[in-house]
Amino acid sequence: MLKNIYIILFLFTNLSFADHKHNDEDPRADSHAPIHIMCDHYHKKNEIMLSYRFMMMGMDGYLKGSSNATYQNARTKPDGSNYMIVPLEMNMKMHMIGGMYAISDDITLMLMGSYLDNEMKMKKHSNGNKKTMKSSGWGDTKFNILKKLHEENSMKIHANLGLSLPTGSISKKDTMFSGSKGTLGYGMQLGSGTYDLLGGLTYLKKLNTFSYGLQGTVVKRIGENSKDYSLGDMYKINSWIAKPFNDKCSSLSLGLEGVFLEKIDGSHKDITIMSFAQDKESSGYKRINLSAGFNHVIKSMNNIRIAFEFSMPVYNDVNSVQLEKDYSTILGLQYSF
Ligand SMILES: [Cu+2]
Repeated sequence: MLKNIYIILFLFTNLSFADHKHNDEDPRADSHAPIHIMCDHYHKKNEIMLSYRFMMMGMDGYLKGSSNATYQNARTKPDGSNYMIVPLEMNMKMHMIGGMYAISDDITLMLMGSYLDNEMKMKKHSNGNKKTMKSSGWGDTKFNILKKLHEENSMKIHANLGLSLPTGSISKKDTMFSGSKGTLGYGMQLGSGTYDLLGGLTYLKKLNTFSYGLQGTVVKRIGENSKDYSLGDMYKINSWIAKPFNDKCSSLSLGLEGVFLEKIDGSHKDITIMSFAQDKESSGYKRINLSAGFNHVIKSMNNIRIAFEFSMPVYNDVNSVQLEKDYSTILGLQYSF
């Protein structure tokens, strides 16, 4: 992973030597959406943008439906019998590396890869032993085409259509309480295992003193993966408002995101259900996240962009019982030339 960061840093530091005309005529900080939102902007012909994002997410405690749940709830299967293992908490770290290239003023291509580090702490109920299971590696690779639909002075509308390639593993294993290797739960796997169709529509309005945007996106799984299941389709609506300041080189934003993730279809053929983390019944949710973000453009460094965002659920309704998402933070760097 470090190697990739070095490559990115190398590109960032060395490309400034290249004799190029800088095309980013609008270095206003809020001309990019809050950093967790993908496919939020397109570029002018021949512009290239490289980006790096680092996300951390923590889960702790339990939810059953939309209510807080107890350890006992977390041990209970939908049929009333008990799981032998109970998840205690989960932490996820994700590095995302992206590239954008505008083949025309109307069409921008985008490629994004990710590297994940997952940890889940589990407890064996019968003897109280605890164990942290881990998985890490490359996630799925997403390719998108962004098409400008409408642009006037203050308003922009564009669509994106894409494909997610199943480069992330769905057969990650770790040592179980028995001492032998076993397949980890759905949330610890790195990819979907299926080709996923991506689609979205983004509306941006930029006024003199503030800006706002609205984006709807869909992830539709195509068929079933090699382990006989498919993750649920995902629907998202993002809305945000941003206020520039500091000569418009900085902006603060507030965002609301609605996410609807459907339940897993089929079930992983190598998984033995020891806890709800391995049970497809405990997958899928409806969630609303509230976020606060900061974007900054460093004019003295060729308009390199730095952004940060903090997000937490304000509404959560999960299928069966699941770990409760506490927060996520995301840090991003973007450089275009
Ligand atoms: Cu870009």
